[in-house]
Amino acid sequence: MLTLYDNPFSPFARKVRMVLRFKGLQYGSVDALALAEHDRLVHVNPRAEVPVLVDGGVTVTDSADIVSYLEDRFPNPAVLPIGPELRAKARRWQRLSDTLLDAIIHDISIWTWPSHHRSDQPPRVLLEAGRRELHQILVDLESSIDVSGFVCDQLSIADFSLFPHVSSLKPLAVLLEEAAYPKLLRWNRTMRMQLAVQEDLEYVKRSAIEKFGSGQSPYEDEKIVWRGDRIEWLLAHGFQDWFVSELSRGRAIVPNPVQGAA
Ligand SMILES: N[C@@H](CCC(=O)N[C@@H](CS)C(=O)NCC(=O)O)C(=O)O
Repeated sequence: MLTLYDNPFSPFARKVRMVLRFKGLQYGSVDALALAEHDRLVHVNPRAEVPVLVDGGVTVTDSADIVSYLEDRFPNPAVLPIGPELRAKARRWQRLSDTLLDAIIHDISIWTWPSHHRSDQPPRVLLEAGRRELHQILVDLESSIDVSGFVCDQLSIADFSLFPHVSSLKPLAVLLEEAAYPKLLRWNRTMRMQLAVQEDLEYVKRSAIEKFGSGQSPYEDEKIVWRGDRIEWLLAHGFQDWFVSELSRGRAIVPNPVQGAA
């Protein structure tokens, strides 16, 4: 029995869920970012991050490691393309999604999270820098989509990693114009037709109603966990003073650096 320490809205958990569904695997899900599940999550991952996969006696943390584990254990259908060149391309897009893309979107979106009620405004320069860099990545992505309509010749881990981030651009006012991003818009429509993607989008929508519909969130609504890449992006843009003030006000925390082990 596979158990996923999950969260409906985490882009990393969404990627893993789509891979599980694409491979036709049944699994149990625990919404491990709910405050009531915190102790259970720390037990399997001292960093208190989702996703975590438990497969009998094996515990795997980090979404890219979980995808590799699933690919080794359940090779068909594969999420890594065939051939070293395409596999390197797929891994690059997964890494870029998990690091830079996630960092920018996280850092400029905390004011729009339904679990948080912030009375302050995002630093304007932060939003501008984020939107500008997102467009740079999207231009690169536009030219990376090949004749298949996917990033690596067939539906692969590159597409599953990118999709949760691309689907969260609209609320951040990062709009994809047909003239600038024709291939990316077609890719987005194709992705939304994939069964694994459709099922996950429905799950996210259902969960939003279930978790926030009552007006009471089951999640932490004050403190934000800032890990490596997200802090790096802030520091690279000169927001160290803002970050230190968030730390001193108790609104920013960093994860326990101890890694969970397989
Ligand atoms: N590198 C990790 C990053 C996982 C991560 O940052 N997860 C976030 C959710 S998107 C988390 O669990 N944060 C803890 C929290 O918000 O309490 C992965 O790929 O799985």
